[in-house]
Amino acid sequence: MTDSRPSHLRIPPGQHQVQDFPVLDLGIRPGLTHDDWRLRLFGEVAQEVVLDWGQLLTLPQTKVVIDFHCVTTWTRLDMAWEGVLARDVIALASPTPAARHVVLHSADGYTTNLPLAALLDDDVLVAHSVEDAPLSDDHGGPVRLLVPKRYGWKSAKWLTGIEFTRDDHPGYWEVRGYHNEADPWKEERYGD
Ligand SMILES: Nc1nc2c(c(=O)[nH]1)N[C@H]1C(S)=C(S)[C@@H](COP(=O)(O)O)O[C@H]1N2
Ligand SMILES: [Mo]
Repeated sequence: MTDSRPSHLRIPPGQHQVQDFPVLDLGIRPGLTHDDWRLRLFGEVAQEVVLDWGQLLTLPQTKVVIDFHCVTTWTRLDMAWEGVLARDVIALASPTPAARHVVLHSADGYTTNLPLAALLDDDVLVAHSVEDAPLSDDHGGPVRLLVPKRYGWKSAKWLTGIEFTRDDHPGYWEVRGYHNEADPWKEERYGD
C-alpha cells in the first residue's frame, strides 16, 4: 500500500527528496549470477540452511512500497520492491532462543548488524526486484536485504549470509563511527 501522507511529512530531518536511485557502496562488484548466488543462515540456529535462487522463488513473494533513506541525505519515496519476507527466510533455520542479533554478510566483504527483531518486521525483504525489474548488480543483485525503517547502510547488497548471534557485533560502518541503530526519524547517523 502506498503511503498517503503528504511527502513533506515523509522526509526525515536532514533529508531531501530525490527522483533517481544513487549507487552507494565500497566499489567492489561481486558480479553474482542467479546460478551462483547462495544465502547461508548460520550461527544460533536449530539447523543451518543454505538457500539457492530456485528455493527463494518457491517461498511466498511479497511486494512493498517504501521510502528509502540514505545517510548521505537523499530520500526516495514510494519505491516498489519485491522479494521474500525476511521472517519467512529466517523461519527456515529456526533461530535458537539465544539468537538476539544478526550480522548480515555480503559478497563484497561488507557486513552490517541489526537486532533480530528488526528483521521480523512486515516491510523487511530479502529482495530480488525493484520497480518491477530484477535488481541490477550495482544495486545489490541478484539478492539484497531491504530494511526500510533504517538508513540504507543496513540494507546489505549482494546478501549471502545471515548470522544469528547472542551478542551484538557491529558491522563495517558501525565500527567506523556510524550509529548502531540507524533510525532516520531519530537522525541516528553517527556515534551513539
Ligand atoms: N554489500 C554492501 N551492501 C551495502 C553497501 C556496501 O558497500 N556493500 N553500502 C550500503 C550503503 S552505505 C547504502 S546507502 C546502500 C545503498 O544502496 P544502493 O546503492 O542500492 O542505493 O547500500 C548499503 N548496502
Ligand atoms: Mo550509505
